[in-house]
Amino acid sequence: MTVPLHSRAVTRDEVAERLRRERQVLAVSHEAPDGDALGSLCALLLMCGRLGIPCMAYIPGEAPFPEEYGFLPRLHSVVRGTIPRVEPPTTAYLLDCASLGRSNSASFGEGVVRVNIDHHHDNPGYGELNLLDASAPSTTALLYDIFKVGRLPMDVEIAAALYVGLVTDTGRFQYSNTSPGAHRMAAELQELGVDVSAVARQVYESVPFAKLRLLGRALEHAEARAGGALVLSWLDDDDFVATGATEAHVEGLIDTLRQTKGARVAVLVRSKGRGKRSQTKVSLRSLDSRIDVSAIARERGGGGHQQAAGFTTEAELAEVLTWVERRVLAEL
Ligand SMILES: [Mn+2]
Repeated sequence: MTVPLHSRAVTRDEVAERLRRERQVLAVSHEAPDGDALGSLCALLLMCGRLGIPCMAYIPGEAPFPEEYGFLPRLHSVVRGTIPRVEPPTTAYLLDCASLGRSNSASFGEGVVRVNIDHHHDNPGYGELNLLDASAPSTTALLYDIFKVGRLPMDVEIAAALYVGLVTDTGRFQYSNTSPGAHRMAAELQELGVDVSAVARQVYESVPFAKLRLLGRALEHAEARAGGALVLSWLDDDDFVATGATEAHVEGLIDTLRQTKGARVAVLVRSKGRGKRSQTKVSLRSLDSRIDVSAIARERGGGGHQQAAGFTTEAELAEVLTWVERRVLAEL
């Protein structure tokens, strides 16, 4: 991973100061966006709006966003497909993107400053300016800090977008990244007017029926290895046809697998197409801080967090299942 020549770490204050003075912003988050990606993107869009700064948002890929985040304002305006060409004075804010590749934004015009704001521990600092903090529970937590130290104008819509990133990346305040600061942030956002039960209803209890049926297929295929320490499942095209589910419905299914008693690693493999046109996506979750699944993902060109990672390969389902099972068992 190349780190630009003029790359440096910046503080929350510096980012706030810079944001205030921007003339134009491109906000970018990662493909197959989760609640933190969409929450941080939306929060920055709204904040730029309040500051009177023109802001365009971009997310790679074409697949529709997960429906549960559809209530977030301004998502309809997010540009998809090829990244818009930008030139100075536009600044690109890359949110929650562990690598430059994740943001699909390697090819900006010369002189475009990239502000890399992220909490993934393996983010190499590919921006000209980097605000990286692996102890932050979510990228929205970093944005919240920036908004706070800069005394930028928060409102209930911005607060709700920030809360979505926080509640989803902490697994509803259950994962090990749920720091006291995460709870304090939630409390402050609630004081700003966020209706936490309405957000929960939107995000967790508005599951499309097709997604529940897809979960059913994943559970049917699930197998426990090493006495249940590894729980592994897969989905292929037939499962999507049979249930009417879409790609976006895969997000979060692995969280049900990881609920298994005694599970230390959960794996969900999504296989698309066959033969030469096959593409296989693997999601990994570790429930044991000694098992770094991002290291496993990196062996196949992927990455992520120590306890939540993934990779995509052109290899077919059977080969991938065998490989990932063997590789995880070696860690147990
Ligand atoms: Mn995140």
